[in-house]
Amino acid sequence: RTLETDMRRALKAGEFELHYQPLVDAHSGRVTAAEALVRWRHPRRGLVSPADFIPLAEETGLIMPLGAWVLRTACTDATRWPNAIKVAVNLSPVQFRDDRLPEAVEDILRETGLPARRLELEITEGVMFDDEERTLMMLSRLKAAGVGLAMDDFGTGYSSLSYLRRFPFDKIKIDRSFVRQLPADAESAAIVRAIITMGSCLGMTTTVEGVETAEQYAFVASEQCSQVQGYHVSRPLPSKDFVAFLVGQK
Ligand code: G
Ligand code: G
Ligand code: MN
Ligand code: NA
Repeated sequence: RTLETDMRRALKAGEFELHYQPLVDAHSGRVTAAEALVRWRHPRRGLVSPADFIPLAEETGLIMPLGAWVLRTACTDATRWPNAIKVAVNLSPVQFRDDRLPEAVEDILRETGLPARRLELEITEGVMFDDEERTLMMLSRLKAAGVGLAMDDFGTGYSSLSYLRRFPFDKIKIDRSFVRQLPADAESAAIVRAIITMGSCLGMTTTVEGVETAEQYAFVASEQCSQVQGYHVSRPLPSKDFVAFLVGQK
């Protein structure tokens, strides 16, 4: 049985689940958002990472029903969270190419009752390779729907700085590859500092990803980034454990 057939079956059987990784405010240390990360609870293989099935889902088109499921589930879960905590959802470039995406997002917000401002869509630099006018139009329609737009994995692709000025992103997520050697490596430190400054000058908030140690946390917080995400705060957690994490921080 191929992985593709198995994925179609799994979607019907309800084998996919979302884990949530907290994003904390760099100053207060409080959780202000969580990123939804899909996992496949396979009956024989155990918990399968998205890195092992998202690429195939993209090739086969299965990313469309899977992506819709992720959005609907994340929005539903977030309606139960306290303090207007936001939920961030990763969008595949394949989903982004569908003109009906903005309406689909609005439908899901209406169905679940989650206020648009509590949903943030994470988009990678990959989408910028598409037609620039079209990308701008899609981002503008999403923005008009009231959702937040985050540029994910910033610094790993080929996106030009002019895109940041031209496209209506609210947030830059600094890729964890720049964080790995912090705080000792002077070049990594300079890059992270520069991206935070640039984001702030362009009116965007910045999230630093992949913060694994107390030293890294102290460094990025002192550099005035807006939010921190990484194993030092918490690993991605099953939905119930995420809610327990929120209760625990009170
Ligand atoms: O959670 P983990 O580190 O295993 O995720 C690996 C990759 O899968 C990351 O690049 C992440 O953005 C991606 N990913 C996780 N969940 C989703 C999802 O719901 N949709 C899409 N398109 N990508 C996801
Ligand atoms: O590509 P994207 O940024 O969406 O991927 C997010 C992925 O990064 C998550 O799947 C998560 O498992 C992983 N991740 C989150 N925090 C850390 C961290 O501190 N260190 C490492 N190595 N990976 C992390
Ligand atoms: Mn992401
Ligand atoms: Na990222």
